[in-house]
Amino acid sequence: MKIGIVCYPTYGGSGVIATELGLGLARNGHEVHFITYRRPVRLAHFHENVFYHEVDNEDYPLFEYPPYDTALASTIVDVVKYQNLDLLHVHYAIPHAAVAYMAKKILLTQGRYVPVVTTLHGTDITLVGNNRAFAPVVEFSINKSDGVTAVSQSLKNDTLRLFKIDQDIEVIYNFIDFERFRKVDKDHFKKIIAPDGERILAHTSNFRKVKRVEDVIHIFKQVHDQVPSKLLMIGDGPERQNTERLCRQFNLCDDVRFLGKQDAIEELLAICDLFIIPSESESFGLAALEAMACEVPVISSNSGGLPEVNTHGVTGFLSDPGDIDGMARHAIELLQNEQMLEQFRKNALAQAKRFDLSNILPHYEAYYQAVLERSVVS
Ligand code: GMT
Repeated sequence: MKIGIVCYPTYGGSGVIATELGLGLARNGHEVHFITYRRPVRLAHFHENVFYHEVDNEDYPLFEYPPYDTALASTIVDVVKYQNLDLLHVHYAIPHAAVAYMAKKILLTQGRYVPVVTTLHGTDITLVGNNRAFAPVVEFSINKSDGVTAVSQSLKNDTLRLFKIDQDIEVIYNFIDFERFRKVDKDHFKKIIAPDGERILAHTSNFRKVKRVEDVIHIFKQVHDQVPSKLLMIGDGPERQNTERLCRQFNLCDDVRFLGKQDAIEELLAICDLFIIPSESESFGLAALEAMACEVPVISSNSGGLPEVNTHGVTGFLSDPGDIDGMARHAIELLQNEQMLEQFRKNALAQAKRFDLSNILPHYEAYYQAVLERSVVS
């Protein structure tokens, strides 16, 4: 198949999943064309069967906001036409699903039909998409897609609750590429971060409000009071300054390291004992899955799709969003019990294996095939 993938090229989970999916499809012999405004973060090297088309969004003095949607639609039209694509897969509804619809309509005027699959990732439904500035367009473009997938059952339920959707949504879970994400020996690294054998905790996110990043520091404060420990804060975003301020207030700066955006997250996770993700809302929690693939148990909230990934009392613990004391209590319990921690590490890896790319990729391939067959019939 010749597949076009439209996504955000940034560190966010939707861009990561779109890129890893494209690379997996290319390894299976499909021809994959990424269409985005910058080279996706995880598309670092040359790959057979992979092509990258950059959207040229020209600035012009008249534009206060350069019209990216228009530039993207035009690029999609060109790529579908000249690369002869069979199917377009867009990740994150805003604006990609609406732009794909426009491109599809333009192509139809030229006698060319291309089916569009939209994958819903989370905030495109639960936060931003639900905002009345976007909602009518989101609802319309989901309904006009030829196929719609959601990354968890919880996100599917949210979509059906928040919008009037008149077509099926297929749940295809996020996945992990075990070729890349597995525990590697980084002991030399551990000695630098935790020279006296302290426990290492980690949090990864885009530091937005929805992630409740300050809760991570509150939880760590309680852990640190009882267990010699260090905290790695990986990523960057609007809440970073508040979070750093809180560390200063708690006098924790020597034991909390803000590492900013990192490419080789698996190398950092390899030295960690516990991962914390206390989000207010989380459609799946790819960051938690990545931690589990590196044998790191997870202390999480029970919001959204997190319970579909992290199993309470098996791979980690879940609490209500905002329940800092509960999350800290669970973290301390686990970190002080070597035997339990070891068992949870194994459980985390076993659970992560269920989301192995090689298990999930065939679902996408079968879904594309079904959409293509439906499109021929209709
Ligand atoms: O978490 C973010 O804010 C980024 C966002 C994205 O679209 O890049 O992540 C969403 O998609 C990920 C991949 O499907 C999911 O694993 C995340 O749970 C989801 N984030 C939220 O729902 C907040």
